Amino acid sequence: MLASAAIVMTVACSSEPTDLSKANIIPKPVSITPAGGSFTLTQRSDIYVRGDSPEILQIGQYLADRLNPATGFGLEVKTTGKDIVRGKILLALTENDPSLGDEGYELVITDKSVKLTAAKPAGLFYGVQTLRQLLPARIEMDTLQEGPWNIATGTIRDYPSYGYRGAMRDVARHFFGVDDIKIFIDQMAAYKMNVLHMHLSDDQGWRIEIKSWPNLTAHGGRTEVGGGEGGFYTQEQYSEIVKYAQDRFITIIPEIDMPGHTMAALASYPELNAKGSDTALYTGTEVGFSSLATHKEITYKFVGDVVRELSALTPGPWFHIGGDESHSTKIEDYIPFVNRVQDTVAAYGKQVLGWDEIALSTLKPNTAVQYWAKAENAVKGVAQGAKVLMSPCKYAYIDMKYDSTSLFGYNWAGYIEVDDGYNWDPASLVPEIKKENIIGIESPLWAETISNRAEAEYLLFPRLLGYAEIGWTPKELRSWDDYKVRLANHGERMNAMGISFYPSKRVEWFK
Ligand code: NGO
Repeated sequence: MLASAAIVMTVACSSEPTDLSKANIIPKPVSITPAGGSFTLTQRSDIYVRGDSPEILQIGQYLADRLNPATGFGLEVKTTGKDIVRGKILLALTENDPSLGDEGYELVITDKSVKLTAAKPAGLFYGVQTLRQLLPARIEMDTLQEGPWNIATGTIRDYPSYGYRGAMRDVARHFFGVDDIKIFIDQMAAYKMNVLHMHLSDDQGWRIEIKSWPNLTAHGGRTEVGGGEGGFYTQEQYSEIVKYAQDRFITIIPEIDMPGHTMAALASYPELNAKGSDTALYTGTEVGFSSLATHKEITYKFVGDVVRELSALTPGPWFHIGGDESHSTKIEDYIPFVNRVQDTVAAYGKQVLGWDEIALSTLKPNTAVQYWAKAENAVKGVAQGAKVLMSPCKYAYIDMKYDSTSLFGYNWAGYIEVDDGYNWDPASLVPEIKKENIIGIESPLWAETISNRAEAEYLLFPRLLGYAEIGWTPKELRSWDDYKVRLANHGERMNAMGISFYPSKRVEWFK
């Protein structure tokens, strides 16, 4: 008895992982077939790319950049025509495996080589994320670490449940600069998320340069909640974010919230007010008091210019028009406004996304509704044939506190502990909203209570990993008991990635 317990202990503590099924991968892959051996990454394990498309070379380089700082190996990216390269990592596109879809991949690890294949570059990128997680957590450090760098052998075949796996950053209530957003994009990419929705305007600030309406940022970008100095992205900076995200297979969706949540615009251009004018900037946290003048033609000139300039900078298919909490717009004004703005967005070649209230209007065929508060609105959208993006506030609002002791966040939708955020299924939450009606899930980080990266990360992590898993992993493979062990192991990895996460008591973190 004692002897066998000792053996189990040795195996568990061994630095050589040999059971691929025990790998702590988040999001959990669709299938893992362990082979019982181990591959060792060495100085000679250069990264080979089959073919010479710049996109795949770039993914190879991305992998090298992730592995080189901690290993010190100086791995290089090389091209090859071969199918297997002994002792090395091979990345290749394959036409023979269409079942992997646009984002799936297959990772075959033997004691001699690592082979990653996918039908599309996005799949290779996600396979690379899995490979990172198969290595010891210290691979994420940016300083030289001790080896060995062993990976358990076997095969992983993997692809996502939903095509839209998103997060939202509110940069209007408190401004977050380009560097903060880039770090967040890297964090999202590590968990195979692919959409970043940017809430670029609200009562407290206008955060994107619009050349034809310069006062939006000159005046409307000058402050934020609490009266801090605010800020905005120039068009060049916005494009830099778009490109950085694109290189990581993340689509940026810009949101200009309207007709409510517009005090910063109204203060910058008094002619957009229904009556009177107020140029005072707002630094409080109330909602629902502002509205663009829906009866004035100048409003539609304004909306047209903003949609045109921002659409031209945005390669992704979506433009988010907000539409939430327009409590000071009469419903008989709100409906024609939303109808007309949908046409404007279509005229500039984009598809409309909007908060669930927009379903009160007549939706264009490819408009999607973001369910956050009222299921009945989302259901109205479905009845009109619209797809739904799932962000139910009780489960997916990442700005909610974990519990009453949380340092930041709100609790108007309830407390969302790490297990509450994980334990729900987008396709069975509202009976009328079925999987085929859903484009995916998104967790919004509203920023009234947070003003810097560490505060944002406290709310985002570790919950974001759970939302990433809900978006990627099939429902049948998701269970809190299994997830919480993988998450516990990610504590060390998040530390190595420099993420300040909230160490929830519901998880037994491994120190
Ligand atoms: C609501 C509101 C936002 C707030 C957020 C705070 C929506 C769609 N509108 O969500 O303006 O910032 O709650 O949790």
